[in-house]
Amino acid sequence: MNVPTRLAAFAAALGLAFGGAALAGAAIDPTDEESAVAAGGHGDGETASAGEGSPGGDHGSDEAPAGEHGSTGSPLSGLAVSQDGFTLEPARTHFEGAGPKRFSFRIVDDRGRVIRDEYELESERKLHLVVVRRDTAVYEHVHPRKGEDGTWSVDLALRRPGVYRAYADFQIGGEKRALATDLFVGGDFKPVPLPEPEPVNEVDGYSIGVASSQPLQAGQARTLAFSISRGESPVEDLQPYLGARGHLVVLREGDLGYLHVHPDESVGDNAVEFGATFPTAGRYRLFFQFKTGGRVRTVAYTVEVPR
Ligand SMILES: [Cu+2]
Repeated sequence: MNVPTRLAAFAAALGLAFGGAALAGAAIDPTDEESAVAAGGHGDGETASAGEGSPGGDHGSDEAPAGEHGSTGSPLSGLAVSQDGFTLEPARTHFEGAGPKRFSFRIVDDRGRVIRDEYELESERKLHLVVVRRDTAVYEHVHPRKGEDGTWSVDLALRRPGVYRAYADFQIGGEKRALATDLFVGGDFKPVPLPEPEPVNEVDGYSIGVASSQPLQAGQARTLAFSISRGESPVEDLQPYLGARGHLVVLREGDLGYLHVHPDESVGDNAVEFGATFPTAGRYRLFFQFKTGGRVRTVAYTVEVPR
């Protein structure tokens, strides 16, 4: 969808090396556009301070020493429905039909008590719900409402059949957490192969390039810069939403492990940067969201990380 000259222009404009020439884009399922419009961002700028001096310190205080345990400091979460004393309890996980699907769930602690008031604001919200079809072809990022009994509810579009991963992203005790469950939408499931890496993507007339500060490498911290242009010009109407300039979710191919990323607010008008450490070699799917003209727009990329 993009000519090489444009790619070169992006690389030159950014003055950055593409990470192993392995970043790629593809537009997100347009049928889920309206849920993307309703979506918001998670800046997670407080991650570094997680766990220290927090009232909920009894949770997650016995972190695994290393690896992908999902505690703060670990690169991946979203692999478990129950972790560090917290459990995601969905009301239902099986859905049929083309209409909106009401998804309700609650988070309980290790004594079975429903979490009601302990949620801490994270990017202006107390809980973010990210739902991705397991082939990564469909993405929704929404903000459920919490009832007085602690039950969260939201209408998901999920118009296309398949198996989805639903991540509840929240913070308690100063620590970011992502618990996840599978959701099933009955029907004729047509899985989509993961798109090939390509460093520029387009949505709604915008071109969004992604580049890495240095070639990507497993286990090494990198800065990913997204630069947004319209026509030949850098975009000037990038709007903050939920306290951030953009939002990024990164999932690992194969298990859809959920990577913690850290937005960097201090970049140019048309660029958004994130710090990320890809824990292992392999392919990842990036979902980048930004807001212009009052609408949240979503693009996705495939990234290949060498050893
Ligand atoms: Cu959110």
